[in-house]
Formats: sequence, C-alpha cells, structure tokens
Amino acid sequence: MSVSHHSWAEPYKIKVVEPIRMTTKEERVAAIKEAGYNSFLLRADDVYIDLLTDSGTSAMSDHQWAGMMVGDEAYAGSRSFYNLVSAVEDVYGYEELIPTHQGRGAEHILSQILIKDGDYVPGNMYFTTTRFHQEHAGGRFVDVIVDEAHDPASLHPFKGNIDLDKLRKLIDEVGADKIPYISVETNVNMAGGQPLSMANLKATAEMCHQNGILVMLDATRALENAWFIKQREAGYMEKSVAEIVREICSYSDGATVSSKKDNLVNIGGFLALRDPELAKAARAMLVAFEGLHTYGGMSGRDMEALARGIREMVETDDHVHARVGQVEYLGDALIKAGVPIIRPVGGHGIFIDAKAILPHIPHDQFPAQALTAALYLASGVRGMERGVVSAGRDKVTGDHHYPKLELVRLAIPRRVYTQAHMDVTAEAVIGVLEHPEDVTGLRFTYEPESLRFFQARFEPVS
Ligand code: PLI
Repeated sequence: MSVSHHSWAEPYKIKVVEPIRMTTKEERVAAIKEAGYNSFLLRADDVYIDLLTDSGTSAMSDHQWAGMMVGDEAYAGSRSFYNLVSAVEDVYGYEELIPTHQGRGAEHILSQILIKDGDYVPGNMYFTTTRFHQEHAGGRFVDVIVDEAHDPASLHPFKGNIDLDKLRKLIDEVGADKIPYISVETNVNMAGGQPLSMANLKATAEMCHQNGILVMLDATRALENAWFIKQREAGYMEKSVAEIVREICSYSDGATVSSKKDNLVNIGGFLALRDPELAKAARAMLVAFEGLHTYGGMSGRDMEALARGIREMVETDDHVHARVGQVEYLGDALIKAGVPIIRPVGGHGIFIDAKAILPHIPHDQFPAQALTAALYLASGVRGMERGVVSAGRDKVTGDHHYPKLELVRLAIPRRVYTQAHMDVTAEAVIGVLEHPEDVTGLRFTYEPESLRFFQARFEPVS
C-alpha cells in the first residue's frame, strides 16, 4: 500500500540510553498476580518491552530538552505560552489556545461548554475518556463510523471515515439542535489507528455546517492520519504532511489534542478553537479546573518542550515516515507469521484479534484482557486490552458494551525502541500463539464504576 520511493531509517541518532531489564518467569508470575491480571497495575520495573501506550512515552529531542532549560515559569504571561500559541497557530491553524494538563482536560472543558443534558454527540468510534466526558456533561455518544471499522479483516484504506448515511439519519431522528458538535477523531485509536480521508472529512464538515453543527477534531494523532492521506489519497502524494495537517484542521471549528502522542512530549495537551466567544467560555472553565489561561495545566518548561515538539513533528516528512514505518515493520512480521491483527496496519500500534485467537474464552470472560496477561507472563512484553473491559457498561441498561473488536494493543512509543525490539516482540507474540488453549478466561474481583479498565482487578476462571 505504501507508495514511498525509498526505505526509511530513523532521522536521528541516539545520544542517551536507558537500561531495561528482563525478568524471570517466576518474577512475572508474581507480578501479574499482584497486578490483578491488569497490565495497567504492573510496575514498569517488571516490564521488559513496554508497549502499554504511545501516550507520554516518546523520547524528546535534544532541542526539546534544551527548551526545558529555558522554559519561562512566570505564572502569568509566560514567554513559553506565547511560543506554544504561535506553534499551534502555525502548524494547526487555530488562533485560540487553551492549554491543559493533557487531552482529557481539554475534553472536559469542551464537553462542559457545548453539551447540554439530553444532547447527542456523534463520533467516529468512541474513545474512553472522550465518551466519559461527553456522558458526564449529559450527552449521549452515537457511533457513526463506517461499518468496515468494526471488521478486523477489512482492508478499507480509510476505516476511520464517518458514515454519512448514519450521520444524516441521526440528524433526521433527533434534530440538529440536539447535536452541538460532531467529534471527529483523526487516526481512530480504538479502530486500530485507522485514518479518515480528506474527502470524507470535507463532506462531513459540509453536512454538519449546513445544519449548524460544529466540527470538533480529536487531533491527537492528526500527523499519523496526514501520513496515510499522503500515501493513500489521490492528490496528496506531493504534499508535505505539514500541509496536510493544516488542511485537516481547516475543515474544523476546533480541536482537542493530547500532546502526549504526535506532539512528542511526556505531558501536556490543549483545546484549540476559532470562535473567540467560545474560547472565552473555555477560559472561564480553565481557570477553575486547570490553571491560569497562560499555562492551564502545564509548567513553562512543559509548554516550551511542547511548542518545539509540535514544530519538530512536521519539520520533515521523515519523522512520521520512520514512526509509521516501524509500526508497519512489526505488523508485517506478525502478518507473515499468520497472527490475526487489524489490517491495514495502523499508525500507532498493532492490534491483535483476541477473539480469533481464543475462541474458547467467552466474551464475558474478557479474551483480550486474558491474552494481554498471557503475553506479559510469557515474555515481559506489556500491551493493553482494548475490548469489552475498555468499553465499559451501558449507562442505561447496566450491561457490558460488547464491541465487535476484542483486541490486544501493542502501542509503539515514538523514537524509543529499535527494530531489534520489534523482532523480539514479534517472537513473543508468536510464542504465545503456539498454545492458545493454555490461556484461560478472567473474572472481576474489583470493577470500578467508570473507566474501569484502568484500575480493575481480575482472577483466572478455573
Ligand atoms: O491521555 P490524555 O488525557 O492525554 O488523552 C486522552 C486521549 C484522547 N484522545 C485519544 C484519541 C487518545 O488516544 C487519548 C489517550 N490515549 C491513551 C492514553 C492511549 O493509551 O491511547
């Protein structure tokens, strides 16, 4: 599918290293039990290759680290804040910046200022914290992603697309005045890091704006989405990812961003808007829940590193080429070995189809949670469940949401691991698949009420 003309290599060399340690089988047996079979509850010291998340786990550049030293810690009017404002304006094209401690801080504020009790918020598949804040504000999330997104084997090049018929139907059913905005995620995380096309985004924005509905991006992984548009959509091959990111944002009225991903920092995020009145309402929330409007939830050095990370990610196309190239390298190794993973390979990680591997484990015994624990036990590689545990319960009926996708995610941190680490990871996954019948289902011993996947505890079903 790639149309690139040359093979990739990392456009950097390594200046600092951090030792990692392989554990023994006995240590891992004790660690996973102690963690209640939840990879979120493992200590990082007990992990060999950490693919829990690509969030906040990037390696910063020397230029970003230098920025940490010259960050301006003024409470009000920090120079680093203004550097961040101009980076967001130059790269994303939004004029109003509301800095937050991370993505969910921005989601909280956006949901509170726009959603009224009883409103509907359509989106291209849910994300955990995004949907939480929409529901917390009294809204109801409605999935309007294309059907192909729910099919691990579909090779559709834009599985993140909005299904315009589903959106039209929702507008007809509930009325546009009950839909404050559509939440459009770039490179949809829960679908496997799958992009939406520029044409689809444009058509979605037209339908929404004709009906007075705002378009709010979750632009957390807009860079990776831009790379796939460049590879797969007619007319974009000669454009830079910088131009494509700008065009993606041009169709929207604002965006929430978790800067812990594309933006190459370990903490931070922002809400960006066009409408100054809406920005005023957001800043009123900001000072109550995050901090003064010129730092929000970040220190000056965090804002300085972020401003530099935003510019760095689009400085050349080589960065994102190597980033997505490394993910594809792991994906290709697994596909070659016959491991069922979401295809096409996504932007930020590999998503293993646990239901296909563990047909003997019923859905309510959490196949993906069980496979995540088994992979850790066998190899020290840490992934994350993205299935029924992550999906939580229906607010109204109290039943589990049963997503069609029951996945183990191996998310690849940016600029952190080498190709050899990818080889070892592939070997680990292939090893577990030699005896899938050894993996048993799990049941809750503790189930938190909301965002349960973070802190839930389990035990094996005997
Ligand atoms: O973790 P935060 O609060 O900075 O960002 C929340 C968030 C919002 N949108 C999307 C698409 C995300 O992927 C996201 C966080 N993702 C995490 C933590 C992950 O492991 O994928």
